[in-house]
Amino acid sequence: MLCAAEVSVNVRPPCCLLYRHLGCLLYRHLGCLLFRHPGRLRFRQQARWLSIISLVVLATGACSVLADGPSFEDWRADGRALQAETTPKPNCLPVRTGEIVINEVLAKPAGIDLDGDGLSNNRDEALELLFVGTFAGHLDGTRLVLDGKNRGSITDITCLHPNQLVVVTGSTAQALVLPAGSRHVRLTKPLNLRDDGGHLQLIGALGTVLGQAHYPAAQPGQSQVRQPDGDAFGGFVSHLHTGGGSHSLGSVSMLPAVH
Ligand SMILES: [Ca+2]
Ligand SMILES: [Ca+2]
Repeated sequence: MLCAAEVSVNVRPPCCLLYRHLGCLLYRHLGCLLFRHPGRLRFRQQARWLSIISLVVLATGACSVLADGPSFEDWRADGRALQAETTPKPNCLPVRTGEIVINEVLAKPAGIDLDGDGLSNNRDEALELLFVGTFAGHLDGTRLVLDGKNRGSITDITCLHPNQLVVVTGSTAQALVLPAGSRHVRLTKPLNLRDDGGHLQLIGALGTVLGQAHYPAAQPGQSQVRQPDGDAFGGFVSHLHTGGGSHSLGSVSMLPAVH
């Protein structure tokens, strides 16, 4: 039997008949309760939409559970997803304390266009580093500190071989053309070396000082280089005094002395 409320809200009789013949007593009683109050028709429609949405959410959740989870290799023990695992890593150990000689400093280019962009300015400032380690090492994560202030870091996983030279420029320098075997790396910041001299430190990724130097006031248009060339204990002299031109970034006149 159709309840009066069903008729009053124009619900089609076959629908109610179907519900009853299915024996769904709960729906029948609840439905009739709602139908007796036409004002609750909106609630009935909302309940129907809520049911549909719930089914969709449950189905989506089930698919997520049943789908393949992340592989074990994608996660650290603490649960962090490990995007870093996909980034290249050095195939050698970090450079250690004493294995880097800050060998040459070009603080005031004044006519030297080191990066070949047609201009001579502070973008042409550079340092020459000599790696004197016995085994290969890398400078990735090494910071340059000038008079106690961070001047940027090196992001380069290349493994240096013993006696290899690295020319360091600021982030704004163009690519350098260097002697064979020498490597050019850029800092993450412009270099901007002080013309009146300063104290340089290379701080490794582990926080240790890899090498350091105090360079005196720069002479315009020439670098300053260790004397003897490549010697971590040698003082700096203006490059023209060595008879080797205005600079020799990327090359040394002799292998470092053994101490
Ligand atoms: Ca230039
Ligand atoms: Ca040099």
